[in-house]
Amino acid sequence: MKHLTTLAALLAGVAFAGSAMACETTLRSSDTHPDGYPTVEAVKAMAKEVEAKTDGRICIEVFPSAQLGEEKDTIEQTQFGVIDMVRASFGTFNDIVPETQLFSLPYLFRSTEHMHNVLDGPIGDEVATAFASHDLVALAYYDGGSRSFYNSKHPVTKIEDLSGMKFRVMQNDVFVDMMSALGANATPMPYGEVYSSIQTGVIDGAENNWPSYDSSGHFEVAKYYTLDQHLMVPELVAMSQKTWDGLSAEDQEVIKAAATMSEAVERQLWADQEKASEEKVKAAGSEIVSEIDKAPFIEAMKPVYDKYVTTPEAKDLVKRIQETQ
Ligand code: GTR
Repeated sequence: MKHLTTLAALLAGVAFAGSAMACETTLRSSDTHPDGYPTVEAVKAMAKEVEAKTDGRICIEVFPSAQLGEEKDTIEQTQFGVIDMVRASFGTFNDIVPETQLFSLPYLFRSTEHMHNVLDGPIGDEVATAFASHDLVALAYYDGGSRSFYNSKHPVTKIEDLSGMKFRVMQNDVFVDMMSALGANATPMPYGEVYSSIQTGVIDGAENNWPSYDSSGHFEVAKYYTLDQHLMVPELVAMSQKTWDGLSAEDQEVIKAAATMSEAVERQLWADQEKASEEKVKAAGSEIVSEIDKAPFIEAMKPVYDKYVTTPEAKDLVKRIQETQ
């Protein structure tokens, strides 16, 4: 029986490899992260599923490590249909799809579970719909943990320690205002420029989750990491509306189902990677400030909420998010 199973698997593998070579359509998918990173591996799992379900007709080729460009550029290329798919943070989508902006408010999500309950429910469906008017189709929500500050200068144990320091943020207005609210200076720039900018002293630090702090190598040049967890930003897999419109209804179904399946894959990989990265950077000598009073940080964000949560619709959305259990 064991032999049979192995033989069957082998044959399936051969058949699969044979048909995979006959991809009728190859979709190019971009990610800023390297091979092995949870988001990259999850889109690869999605690709495998799509190939299997379409008998190898539709292939998805994942280009990691920003090979197709920095995140903001790749989102724009996806809008134009130059790239078929992109996996990126909501933070980078903010200025392109303004409906995502409120999801980037500091301390909006209380926990990963809270974020899942919001995104996997009606609010997640609503924001997904918003992408359609920007030539994008939202396919899957991935975890991105919580983001914290790190720098090359000194440990940060309270807001005052950030005063006057220069931190890289993603290219969006909310994060620039977030830094001003904390008395620090924001330098928006693409992810790929952060390492050398810290190394050469152009900026003092940045902010990100454990896996990115690790895989980007930022821990090598900015060893003071403070677990203030000011942001929990959803990550998204999106497809170009142009590409989507060129697919049959059946193939769209297959892709949607595979994307949903990949959410579970990513969330599991994410949880494992968070722990592994935390251990790795600690072993490499990062100094972690984990005992921190977050109350003043949360309080300091009030002006950011006042600036962005102004219309009745925005107020209602934020309230509904906060009230989601
Ligand atoms: C990572 C995120 C990326 C990118 C990056 C950044 O955590 O997964 O999509 O947005 O942060 O800071 O630019």
